[in-house]
Amino acid sequence: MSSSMESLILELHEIGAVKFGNFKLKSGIYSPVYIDLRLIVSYPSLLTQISQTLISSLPPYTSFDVVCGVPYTALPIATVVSVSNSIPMLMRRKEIKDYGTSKAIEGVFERDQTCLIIEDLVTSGGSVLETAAPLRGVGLRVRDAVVLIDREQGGRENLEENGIRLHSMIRLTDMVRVLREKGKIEEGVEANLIRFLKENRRVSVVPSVEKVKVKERVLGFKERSELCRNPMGKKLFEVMMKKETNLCLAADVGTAAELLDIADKVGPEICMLKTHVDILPDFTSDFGSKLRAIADKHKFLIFEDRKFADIGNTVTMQYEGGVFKILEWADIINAHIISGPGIVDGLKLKGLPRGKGLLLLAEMSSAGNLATGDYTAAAVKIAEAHSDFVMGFISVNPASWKCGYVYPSMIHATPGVQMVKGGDALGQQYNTPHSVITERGSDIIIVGRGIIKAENPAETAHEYRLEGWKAYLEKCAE
Ligand code: 5BU
Repeated sequence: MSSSMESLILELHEIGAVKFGNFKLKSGIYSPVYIDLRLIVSYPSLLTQISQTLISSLPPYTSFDVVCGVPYTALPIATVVSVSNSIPMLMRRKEIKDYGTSKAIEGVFERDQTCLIIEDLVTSGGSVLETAAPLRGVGLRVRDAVVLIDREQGGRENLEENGIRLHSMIRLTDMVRVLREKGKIEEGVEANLIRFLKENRRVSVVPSVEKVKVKERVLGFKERSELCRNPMGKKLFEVMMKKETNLCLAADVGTAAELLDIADKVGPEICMLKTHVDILPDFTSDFGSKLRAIADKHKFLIFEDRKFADIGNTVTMQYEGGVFKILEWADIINAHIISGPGIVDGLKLKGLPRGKGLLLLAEMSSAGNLATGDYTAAAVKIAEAHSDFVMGFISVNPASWKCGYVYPSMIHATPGVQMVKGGDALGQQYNTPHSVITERGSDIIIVGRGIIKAENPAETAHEYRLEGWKAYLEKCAE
């Protein structure tokens, strides 16, 4: 360790930024060391020294266009880095207000620019991820984070898993060693800390989901697929881009034989085929493998519109077992949230190890349905907490959601779509592909009778596909 780093450590100890004792941390665990770097704003020369060393300690391969400090303690550090190196800075808002022009990210930037995150102290890396999420949500690249002190409790590994390299100036064990060598602490204190670190090697984090204000720039499917944590969501984005289609066929035909037939004919036009397997009188156990062969041939995903609604334990059995064995052949399923988040835990238990994805029913298309307002908001909260398995929503008008956010990694699929606005005799309500994608903020149009009742379903599907994709391109160009 260089002598300047040693003197920095001694100075931090001197001003009381490092304390030894028994302290309760944010995570609830007790720690023998407490580090409070908020104090450094009172020591301008120390703040300058920290900011300069942070940048000079970065390996030469790190390149970036802008810097962003993790609020709040790292904000002055980032400001000094920005000013003294003439690197533009961005600011992340901790809360996005529902009024005014406030955005998640303040400052001027271009999509695809690279942002370096600056942090004072890393434990699990959770705060860095909370700042990376909205930066990535507006199209910035985040590859590196630099931190003054690494508590060595899993932050490096957690960030690595999320595509961020952590560069630390001081590791906690080095800091404590220097303080012991310089006679500032007893040997026992160092031993105690090493024991603590061994026992608390990895503090886990649930990465937060990217969210940006509805009115902020709309990302394309390519950028959104990179943000997606659920493997099936990623795959769906990729299928949509490759095939240039955001059309899902609701294959509500009379028999399994008819379903397989229409799947083969319409397959080239769609990104996803939606089934209601319980309406097929001729269902046999080889239905799944036959549909899978057609899906592989035409490269679309299979979505069983099962609308699970029971408690977690029951849905695990409904998903995996019974006659239909949905888990074996469906890529994507959906669920109501009426029973609470346990339903997602249950489905995730079976689905996530097999790389499947879940769409939560946040809204419905039928007249008078109750999935509105607070119910929709509750679905969003549950999705946020399970972004590894929840790949998106069944929604009807996400652009109007009260929360005012969009989640670029989450896919919106909308039923109730026909070429002309209207409805059926049993409460279904239709909007046009253009309005669903551009005005209502959805990504995928789900079309049933508009295609299957047409004289030539394949030709009609082609028309829906062109309409849906044109609307998507229009939205991207806005
Ligand atoms: P249609 O023929 O395009 O009306 O078929 C719509 C399909 O979407 C049908 O399979 C419904 O079960 C499904 N659906 C819906 O219409 N509305 C909803 O809110 C949900 C699913 Br969720």
